[in-house]
Amino acid sequence: MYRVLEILRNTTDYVSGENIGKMLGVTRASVWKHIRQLRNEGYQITSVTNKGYLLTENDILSENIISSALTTKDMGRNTHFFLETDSTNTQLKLLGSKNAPHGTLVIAESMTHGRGRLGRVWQSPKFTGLWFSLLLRPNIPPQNASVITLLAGIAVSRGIEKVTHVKTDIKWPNDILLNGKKICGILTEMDCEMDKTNFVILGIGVNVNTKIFPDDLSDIATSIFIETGVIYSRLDLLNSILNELEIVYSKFIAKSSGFSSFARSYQSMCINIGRNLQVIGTMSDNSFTGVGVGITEDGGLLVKRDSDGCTVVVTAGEVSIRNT
Ligand code: BT5
Repeated sequence: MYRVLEILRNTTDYVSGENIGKMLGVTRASVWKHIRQLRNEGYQITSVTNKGYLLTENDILSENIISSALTTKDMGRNTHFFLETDSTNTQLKLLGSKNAPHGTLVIAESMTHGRGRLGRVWQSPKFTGLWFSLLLRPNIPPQNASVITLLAGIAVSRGIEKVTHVKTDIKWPNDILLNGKKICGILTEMDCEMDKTNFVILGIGVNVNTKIFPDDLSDIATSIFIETGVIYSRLDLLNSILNELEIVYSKFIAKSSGFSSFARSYQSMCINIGRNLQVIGTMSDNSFTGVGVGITEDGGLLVKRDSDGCTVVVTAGEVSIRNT
């Protein structure tokens, strides 16, 4: 069935059932059966007598389409597209250990085991969003690589704004929010030795045209479509986000100042500042409430603790915003 889909994805004109059958070595009846299955899965395929079939979705993702649309220098120059895979981060990790080049992109129409942090699940239904991972090979010590999540937050937010003119907020460290709900999550993973970063996997999920979320997410998640009423091209958004990433990342690598030159921009986009927060540390004894007051030069979140008025730096753990 997916071989039929691949043929339709890679043509801009009608293809007859007979030609598809010849290409795949199957009968016209079998082509028709596959077309019906694809339609049941939600693909919009028009059929015209004597002409054949045409995929009429205007937001198709495929390796060829992505490669010819991208205007980046490195990011996504080497692209692997999956209609469905377990997790783009998992697939890219395999490619990373086989010497795939910096900027390699793995992108999927849907994931069966999309991952969030700490073993949480990332929901990634097909046609609705951008689920992708980028391979980065920064020549920096592993302890300096964790701010890549924060840099990605800046790039995603700017990339979305360039296409949609919508301003998003960053919730430290890895969420992008629109009108207070999550439209994007970032999962950064690393392969490193004591003092050497072999590669970084930057996984980004953006809810673009999602129309409805399951009950367990509807209070906390949203999409660009839900908030704006506009269906956006995922390809334009991907291109914009990758271009912004390229700019931010190359500045980060070129400057020896690490995150410090980004701290002010990040702070101005960060929704935690001036808000009442609940910090849940990695140990049970370092959970507390306080007010977000700033971002440090290393990308830590400064929180003024309610219990004693001391300002502390949070570098890991969960931070939620309290509505009190
Ligand atoms: C994240 O984790 O937000 C990181 C998500 C990274 C997803 C990308 S997609 C491409 C790449 N390949 C992968 O397998 N993953 C990456 P965390 O902060 O732990 O948030 C996870 C929580 O977000 C879940 O427990 C849900 O509450 C919520 N969630 C799940 N799916 C969501 C969605 N589509 N939109 C908004 N929230 C969602």
